[in-house]
Amino acid sequence: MKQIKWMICYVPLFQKFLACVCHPPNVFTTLTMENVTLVPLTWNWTEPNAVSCARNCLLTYRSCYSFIYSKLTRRCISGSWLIPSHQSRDIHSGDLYTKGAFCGKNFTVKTENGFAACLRVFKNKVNYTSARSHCKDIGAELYTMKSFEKKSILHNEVIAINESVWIGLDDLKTEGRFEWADDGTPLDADMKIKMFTKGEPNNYDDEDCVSYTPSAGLDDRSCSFKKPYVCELKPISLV
Ligand SMILES: [Ca+2]
Ligand SMILES: [Ca+2]
Repeated sequence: MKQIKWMICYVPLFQKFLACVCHPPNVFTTLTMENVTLVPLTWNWTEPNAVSCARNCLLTYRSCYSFIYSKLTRRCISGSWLIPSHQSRDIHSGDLYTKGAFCGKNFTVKTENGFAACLRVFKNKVNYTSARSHCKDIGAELYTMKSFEKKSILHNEVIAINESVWIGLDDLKTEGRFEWADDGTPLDADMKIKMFTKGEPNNYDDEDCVSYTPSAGLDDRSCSFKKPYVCELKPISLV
């Protein structure tokens, strides 16, 4: 009987662990790469479905990283766990999640304190509207940073180019009400204070689009300015 390999993935969107189909098939090999050492587990039990198996695997073994689940027998076998001395579960599972099923072609996975993002920096300079539509054309969105971890991820990526980049945040619809470009949710008031550069946003000369500068943070700028930009791919391949 052919068994399907599953793994436990940290899904930043939902901020929790879920069962994911192992795809492409060699995703499992990332478990044994580099400095990760695995201890195989032999216990097994029955579960109604793979998600339930994933949940119980994590509840039973805090470091459970993989498992095999058979729909036919409902047999659930924990695959392996990390030796506790290695890095935390969040960081490694973020890597696993994104190296395999999550991060699309030409996007780079980055993790920070349990958060993961697939992003790609485009160095060609375009206005905000063009940047946004190009991200959409490739199945992505302009980068959003609804957490300080994602701000760190972006910072580490763009510091090398030493220029401000467009991100997915603007007050085009309603002046002063900044919304994330991916789902239209408003920027949290507290984050607005903490993420913008001092004195910004100032709507100087009717600025409605937001850029991020590694040395200074967020600033509202004229949408017609041409800047490099960052696209982000959202999670895929979830159970
Ligand atoms: Ca404005
Ligand atoms: Ca400004």
